[in-house]
Amino acid sequence: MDLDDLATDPFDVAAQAARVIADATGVARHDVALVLGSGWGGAADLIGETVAEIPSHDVPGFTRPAVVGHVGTIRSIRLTGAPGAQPRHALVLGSRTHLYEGLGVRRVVHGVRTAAAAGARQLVLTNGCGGLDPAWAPGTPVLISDHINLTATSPLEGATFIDLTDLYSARLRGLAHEVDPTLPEGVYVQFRGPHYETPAEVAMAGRMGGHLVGMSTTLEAIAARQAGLEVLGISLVTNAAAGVSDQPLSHAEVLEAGAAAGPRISALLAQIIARL
Ligand code: 8IG
Repeated sequence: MDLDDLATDPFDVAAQAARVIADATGVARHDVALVLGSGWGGAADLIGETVAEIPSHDVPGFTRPAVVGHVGTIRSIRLTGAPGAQPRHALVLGSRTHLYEGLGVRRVVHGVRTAAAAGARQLVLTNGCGGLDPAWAPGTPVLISDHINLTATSPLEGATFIDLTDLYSARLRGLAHEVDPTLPEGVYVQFRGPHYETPAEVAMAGRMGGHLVGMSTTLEAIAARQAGLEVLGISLVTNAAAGVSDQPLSHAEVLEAGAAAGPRISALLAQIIARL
């Protein structure tokens, strides 16, 4: 089955991918799914015990990661839960396909659809992004409260009208705030990339009501809502957005901020997952 063939139903490919994952991991049903973005790669190690790790290109519909710093595996993790409790499993998607790769929106959201087909009811989307608030130093985690999708596209095909009110679940944000009441919230603005914004575009994003700028997440969140998943979005501000500080932007800076914040955001994520 070819995901790029418009005659193919992308949900059929997702179902096939979910079967391959169930067979390869021996885990019939995953309860939650995580997408790990820039800076979040180490977070999975703290949430539980890895049961199996599969190269994502072995799973139908997945592609190789295009970016240094992104991990190309799908992991099944047995969550550390209360003693005697029914064990829960997380599916960790370490590779994300970005819209800027030009492979089409179906590829971008295939991991999310696969997670839903694998049984997940909740999805945690993480990313690295630029921050508009000068108070957010590189390494600051921010809960996504809502988004503005500036990609001019959608993962939904045909006359599929989906309500996006409370897309980033207020309930799940509440759980995150139980772990860390100081976590700020912000509106995430997705640009296509792969270039960073001009200062004028960042100023526009701010006037529109945005607080974070990035190149992922919104299309995945929309697909997640369509699939009935409850969504939590967490951004790691790895850099001040263009024009917010006098520093130029670099991918090296992004990787550095991610590495420095790693232990703190990993612990944060582990505690949130434990409460889902
Ligand atoms: I990491 O400043 C990261 N990703 N669009 N802008 C956009 N994407 C990003 C940025 C940024 N930093």
